[in-house]
Amino acid sequence: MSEKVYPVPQDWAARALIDEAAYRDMYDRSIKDPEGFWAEQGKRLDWIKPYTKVKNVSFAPGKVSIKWFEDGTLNLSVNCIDRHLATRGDQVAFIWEGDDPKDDAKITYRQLHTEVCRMANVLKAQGVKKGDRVTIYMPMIPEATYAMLACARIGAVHSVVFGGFSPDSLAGRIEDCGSTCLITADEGLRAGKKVPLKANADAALAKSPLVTSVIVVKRTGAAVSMTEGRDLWYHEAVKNVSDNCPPEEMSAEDPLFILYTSGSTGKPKGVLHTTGGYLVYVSMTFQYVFDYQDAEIFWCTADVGWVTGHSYVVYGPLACGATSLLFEGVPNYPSVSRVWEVIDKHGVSIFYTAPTALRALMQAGDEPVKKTSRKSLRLLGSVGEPINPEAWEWYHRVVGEDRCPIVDTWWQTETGGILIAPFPGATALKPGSATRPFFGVQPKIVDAEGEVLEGACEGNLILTDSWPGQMRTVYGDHQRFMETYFSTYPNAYFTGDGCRRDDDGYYWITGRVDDVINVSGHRMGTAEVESSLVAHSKVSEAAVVGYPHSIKGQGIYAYVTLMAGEEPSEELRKELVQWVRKDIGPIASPDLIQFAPSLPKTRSGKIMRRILRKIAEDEYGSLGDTSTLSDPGVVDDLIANRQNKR
Ligand code: 6R9
Repeated sequence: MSEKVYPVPQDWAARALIDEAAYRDMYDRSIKDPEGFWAEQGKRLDWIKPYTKVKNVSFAPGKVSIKWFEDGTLNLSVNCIDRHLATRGDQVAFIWEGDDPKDDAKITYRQLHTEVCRMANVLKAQGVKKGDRVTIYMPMIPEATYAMLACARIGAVHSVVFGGFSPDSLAGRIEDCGSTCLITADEGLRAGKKVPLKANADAALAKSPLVTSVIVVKRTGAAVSMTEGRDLWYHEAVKNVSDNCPPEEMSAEDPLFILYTSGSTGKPKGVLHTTGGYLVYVSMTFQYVFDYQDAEIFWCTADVGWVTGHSYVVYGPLACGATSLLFEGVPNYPSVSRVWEVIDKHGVSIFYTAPTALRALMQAGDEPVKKTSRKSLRLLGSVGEPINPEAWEWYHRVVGEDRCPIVDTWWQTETGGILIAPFPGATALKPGSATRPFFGVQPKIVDAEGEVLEGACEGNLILTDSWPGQMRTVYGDHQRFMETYFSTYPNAYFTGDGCRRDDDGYYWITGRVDDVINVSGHRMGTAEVESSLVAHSKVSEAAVVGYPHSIKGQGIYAYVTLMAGEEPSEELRKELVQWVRKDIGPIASPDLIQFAPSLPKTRSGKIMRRILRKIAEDEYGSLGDTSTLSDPGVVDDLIANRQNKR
């Protein structure tokens, strides 16, 4: 891994919300006196009944219980909308940028208030009450955010299911949480292609008859079938409701949403987040990690179907009265300059995206970036997977023109918000490192026996105390919650990630520990080998998995996607093996390299290693569930060209 250091630019140190002294001071306080620290931070919200209890947490085996601000009451939609009306009613809350560059819209806080109240009243008219679960299966249009906020307004619990999921996945998620109401659209639109959301919903509902009301938002105007007595058009229903909807008084620990994790094993888990602590945490991380200053335009490219969309497209920005950009499209449509053009069009200051998107854009070269101005950009962010130093450097040099710090933010659906990340005005950056913990976060690194390691070390990442944004349970299965996260290391939350800490106390996430390969008794982070491969000028993307090796225990199997215009060859194969061998050491040399035109990914862009492992093991007959793949055709090519044929 690169150990290059980028110091905090002087102007950032001078004007950022958090400088190094503030970081050290606040971090110390947050660990020494969590009650006092969070009691103060809780005040960033408007409470109906103020809390007197701040933290009530146990990680004890068999007795895990997590409560924050438990006797306080509030309404989340009031905190995201109503309280801003007096000072920023006419400020834009959402800029919507459609799939087609000609489609866009601006929604002010005042308009958002009206729209959310209307949607809430439509839900109420359908009989939705406090505590009921509502499934949202929507494209990235403003109505998706209205739906989420409308649920929060009336105390219903939303479960957003990504619009790219299949009918089966949707049905499973509806059933698991027992939703009786579904909000969807006729069709979605991505890269000019129609996504048949209503037809998918119909197929899903044929399997789960639980849903008694389906609210359909008109997006493309396509003809869709409407079931009498069950389905209603939103634009018709909304004509009959009032513009005002009194907010429900909620306890801080009342559920806010359920979000299913794209389970690598078993059925997806319904991660449950509650109201007060979650909003305090996403509001605070949004403000400080992105150093958000009034009137700036913030763009997080995540879909609201993922936790990043929940926390940093909708709730964090709105809680802070920010302007958030909602993007319906994809980064390379209609051209590979789209992202940079959108930044110029709307004057985006802060841009937050995933390494996989950056690598794809990087593959297109510098020209599509350089032909745009990007002068509005101040800060860049990364999330979702370890960012390889090669992509980091490109992001910094080409996209940010050496002017914009990069915040590499490590967190999970389960954590609600960012846990490890730099503060741009305080933290010197190292490409590939998420750097240091956020306030109140206590990362520890343990070995396989659970022994806590000190100083510079490498092992499994655990968290020994709670933070307000932590998930509270797996919906309907507290036992599974405790087993999954609290049984591996007693009295600690196990992240499932491997991690290295360097001499400066910086954290380097090495990837899921189930992705760690043991080669001749040496542990090898797949991310490290991938990073090395991707640093080769002819390589665009790489994924590395282990496979059974008669002498080494596990061998290293690398799937490599080449840059446009590069041809696979035996020579290049040898060159890459030598490259990695030289870069990391002989133990890291790939045993097998398969050139792959593309890699199997979930619709959120995560490489599906489970599939790659099976193919590497020559066990492709039992690939399991491939329904969450964005392009199932990729797998056939991988199988046909597998390198480990027996
Ligand atoms: C927010 C989100 C969580 C897993 C997590 C880790 C990986 C996320 C990362 C990162 C290295 C980062 N991950 N951010 N790894 N550096 N900055 O992505 O949530 O979809 O639940 O994924 O993603 O492995 O455990 P989620």
